[in-house]
Order: sequence, then structure tokens, then C-alpha cells
Amino acid sequence: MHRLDHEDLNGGAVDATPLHRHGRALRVGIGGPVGSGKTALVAALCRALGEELSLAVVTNDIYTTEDADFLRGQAVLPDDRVVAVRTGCCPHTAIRDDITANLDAVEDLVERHDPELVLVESGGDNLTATFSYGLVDRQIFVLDTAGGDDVPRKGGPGVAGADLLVVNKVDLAALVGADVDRMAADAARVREGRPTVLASVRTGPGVAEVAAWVRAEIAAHADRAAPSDVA
Ligand SMILES: Nc1nc2c(ncn2[C@@H]2O[C@H](COP(=O)(O)OP(=O)(O)OP(=O)(O)O)[C@@H](O)[C@H]2O)c(=O)[nH]1
Ligand SMILES: [Mg+2]
Repeated sequence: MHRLDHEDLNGGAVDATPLHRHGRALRVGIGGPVGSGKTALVAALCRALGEELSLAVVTNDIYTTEDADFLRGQAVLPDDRVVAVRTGCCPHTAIRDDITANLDAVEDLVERHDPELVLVESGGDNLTATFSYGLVDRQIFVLDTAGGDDVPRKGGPGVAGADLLVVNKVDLAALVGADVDRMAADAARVREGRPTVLASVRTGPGVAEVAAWVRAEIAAHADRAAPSDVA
């Protein structure tokens, strides 16, 4: 099978790969503004779930492999379960418009490791960025209190429509004058019943709730996959 060296992908034209899915993995996209804590959440989830689940990670950076290097440096997973995609373009393009490089990276991990969970971290972007559901099954949007407590109120497809919203860095809220209760209330209003977790993923609060949500989604995904597996 044709394999791309994902570390060397640099946003050039790549032949369209037909969307075919194999393996059992639930694919979860993690998006949100620059610096909100996406990589910290990936690391925390790997630590929380790595003992019980087979996991793999795709990171996206525009010019570097910084996030993959960080995760490997933290040894949250074996090195070969972390693949970096250098998008070379706006982060949302690589997760929504031309998902080929990311799909290739996911399929490569699925083929090599048959994981139960693949986390795909987007490069940091703005409030309009969302994942194509051709790339992921579920998506988490990560905001942080330091980005401003008015952000949930501003809505947008990530804040309002992500399957899970994480409001991160609650430990910094008092220092930056952010009203976390207001962020939670605004998120509840714009999200119309979709869940939100208040978290401080670097130090721990909220990570167990996000991990529990992921476990539940994996269970639901396995139930949905079962009939066609049998057929
Ligand atoms: N105080 C505090 N700092 C955090 C928390 N989560 C992440 N950070 C810090 O915030 C900075 C950015 O975190 P990252 O996880 O790299 O953010 P990111 O969203 O992956 O950033 P990009 O990939 O560059 O968009 C780092 O210095 C983290 O250590 C948190 O819960 N509390
Ligand atoms: Mg990151």
C-alpha cells in the first residue's frame, strides 16, 4: 500500500484518497483557538485513557512538528503512535476542505496499530474552524478563560456545534478577570443541550469528565459499528 511520510507533508497537492474506513477506531477531532490547550488536552487524555485503550494521535502544525515533538517528549504514547501533519496552509483547510493529508495519517495509524481511539489535533485557528465529518466521528472544541469570557457568547460552529466544548484554564480565570460561571451559562445557551466541561487540563480538573465522555462515545461507536461488522 502507498504510504506517505506524513512528517514531510507540506501542504502540496496530494492525490485525493478515496474515503474508505477500516478498523474499529473512533476518530475525535480537537480544535480551537491558538494556545487554548488542545495539545495539553491530548496529553491528558493519553495519560487518562492510555492504560485501558489502544490510542493514536495525529497533530497538525502549519510549519513545524512542534506538537508531535511535545507529545513524544512527554512520552504520553510510544513515538510511533504520534504522527505529525505539517499543513503548510490555514489549519481549517486541512481539517475541513482538503482533508487528504490528515485522512492518510489516520489511515496509516489505523493500519499499523488498529487503535480504538484516534485523536486528531487541529492547528490553532479561529472560531469558524470545524472538522469535516469525513475525517472525524466526533469533535471537541477547546476555549480557554484567558482568551476572554465573552468568547462562548460569540458562538460560531465550533463553540455552538462541537460535540463537546471544553472551557480550559479555569485556574487562570481569576488572574485574567474571566467570569467562568458566565462562560458556562453562555455556552449552555448557544449549545442548546450539547455538553460543556470546565477544565484545567494541565493540572487535572475536568480531565476525568472529558475522558468519561470519550469512553461513552467509543462505546456508542462500537454499538453502531457492530451490525456491519457482523454482515
Ligand atoms: N494555566 C494553565 N495553562 C495551561 C492549561 N492548559 C494548557 N496550558 C498552557 O497553555 C499553553 C498552550 O497550551 P497548548 O496545549 O500548547 O495549546 P494548543 O491549543 O495546543 O496550542 P496550538 O496548538 O499552538 O494552537 C502551554 O503553555 C500550556 O502549558 C491549563 O489548564 N492551565
Ligand atoms: Mg497544540
